Formats: sequence, C-alpha cells, structure tokens
Amino acid sequence: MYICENNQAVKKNSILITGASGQLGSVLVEAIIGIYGSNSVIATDIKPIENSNCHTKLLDATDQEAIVQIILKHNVTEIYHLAAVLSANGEAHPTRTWDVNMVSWLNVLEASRRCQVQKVFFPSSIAVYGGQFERENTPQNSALNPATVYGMSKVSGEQWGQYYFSRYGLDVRSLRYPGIISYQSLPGGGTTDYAVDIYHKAVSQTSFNCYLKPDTKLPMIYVDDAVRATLELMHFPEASVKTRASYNIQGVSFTPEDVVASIQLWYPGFTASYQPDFRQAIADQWPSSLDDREARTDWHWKPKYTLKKISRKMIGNLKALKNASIKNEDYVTL
Ligand code: AKB
Repeated sequence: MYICENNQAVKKNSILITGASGQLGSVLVEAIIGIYGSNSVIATDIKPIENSNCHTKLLDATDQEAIVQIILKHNVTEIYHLAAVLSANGEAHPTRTWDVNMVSWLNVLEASRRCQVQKVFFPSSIAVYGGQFERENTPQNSALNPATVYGMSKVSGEQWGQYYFSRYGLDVRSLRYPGIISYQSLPGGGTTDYAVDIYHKAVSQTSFNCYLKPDTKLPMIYVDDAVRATLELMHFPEASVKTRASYNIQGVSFTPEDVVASIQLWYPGFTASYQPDFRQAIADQWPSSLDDREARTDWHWKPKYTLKKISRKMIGNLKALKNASIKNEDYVTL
C-alpha cells in the first residue's frame, strides 16, 4: 500500500494507461508502477512501447471493443486516458484530430460504464480558453471559446466527463495542464513545446530559433509537478473533488526570453532568434497564468518548481543523457 503526500492510503488496483509513450504518459507510467507494482499496470499506445517493465499492449483507442477486451482481461479498475493529438499538430489534420481526441475519450467513458471501471482521468489543457477573457490569473469558470480543434476537443471532453459523472456516477477527474516541460521525451507537436526544445538546443550548444515572440507569456509546469498533481487528484477522497469538468492548475508562467535568461546562468553564450509562425496565433489565444484556487482549496494543490529549478533539472538530466549516449557510442566503436 502506498501513502500519498496528502496521507491518503491507496488500495491495490489495476490501472490502464492509454497514450503511455507520450510526454506525460512515459513518466506517469513509471510513477504508477511505483505505487501499484508492475503487475497492476497496463501501458498501451498506438505504437510499440519500449523499456517498460509493466504489461504493455498496442491499442488504437478509437476501437471501443479493443479497450473493453483489455479491461476484462486485466480487471481494470482505473483508466488514465492520455492518447491525444496536440494543438499545433492538430491544426494540420483537424478532422483526424477530432476523431483521435473525441472518439477515443467517448470510447473510454463508454467502455468504463459498460465494464464498471471505478475511476477515469481526462487530461484537459489551457487550450480550452480562447476569445475574450482575462489573460492573467484566468478564472476556472471563464467562458471557453477555443480557436483550435485540440481546444475544442478538450472543452467537449470535459463536458462529456461531467456528463458521465452526473448521469452514470462514473468517478471522472480532470486537470487543465499548462505546457508540460520534461526531458524524458522529445517535443511532440504542442504549441508550448518550444520550452522543451530550447533545453535540447542549449545542451547540444546550438542556438535556438523560437517560433513564438520573445515576450509570449504562457503557463508551464515541470513534469514532476504535473505527475504529482495527477496522482494527488486521483487519490483524493471522492467527496472533496467538487469540479468534475476540469481543474485549473498553475505551475509557473514565463516567456521565451525568460527561459533564455535562465539558461544563460549555465550557458552564458546561449542565444535565441525569433521567427513567429502559425503557433503564435494559438499561443495568443491562451492564458498567461491561471487562477487555480479551486484546486488549492479542494485537494491542496501546490506547485514546487520555479523556472530556475526547471532549468537546473532539464540541463542536468539532458547533460547526463547526452554523456551516457556518448559513452555508449564509444563502447560500440571499441
Ligand atoms: C500544447 O501545446 O498543445 C499542449 C497543451 C498546452 O495542451 N502542451
């Protein structure tokens, strides 16, 4: 039995994760294995999953019966549904993005209802916002008028989750993630991904061409905070989870020029140039920071990572990975 930071005891369970090799999935799977053990975790993705010591399976989540088969075979009690196309990639294939993001989520909800899965997690995003709203400290209950297909799918996804909770009593929980920053995977088609790529460029000592303007301020979160928020929300007593659409969570807000300045503490010669493209228009529709009072009140959310701490982690870990791969190459050539 695992005790969360909020001292809630966690029962042994069987957990299905879709989109397990994505940016959040690859880290969340390891954290969930740490809680429940590798035998209780089924990591699935549309492409083969490498280097995981739990059950792994290919899964196209647009196939509801395939989800049902896995639930029945492994007596699944909880699902973290992470499979999705992100904002920038989504604009290249709007109808496919809707299919992947919405059909798969409805399949997870429906399969959960049919098979009596207890608890389901839906990853929403700052992309639910758009149009006229307060950019700073954006309230959770602002009007949601997203301009991207990804954002539309997240708004509808939140509403479907709330519907399954009210109509069928399915314990659906959800977070609106800011841009997630992690070193474990490469950028994956999001608008906030410049803040991942920039660290790769810094560590490989190349300059960085940013597709956003230097003063574009967006909310971001380090992956450890994102994973901790997810697990704390999922393990909090059901009655305290008041919001069944999705909770705002704020990590730290910064601009591309703030990241460059932060990286310069380690690499003084590091520079960036700026060539805004279509992603600027997406970022301009999003909040600069989020009001996350409801998450703080209902289940005691509190971020730990500042920009400086994120830079230290990103640079340290990417350097370690680079050195390990150089050593590996040496070994191969010997
Ligand atoms: C994206 O940029 O598309 C994602 C997100 C903010 O949901 N990282």
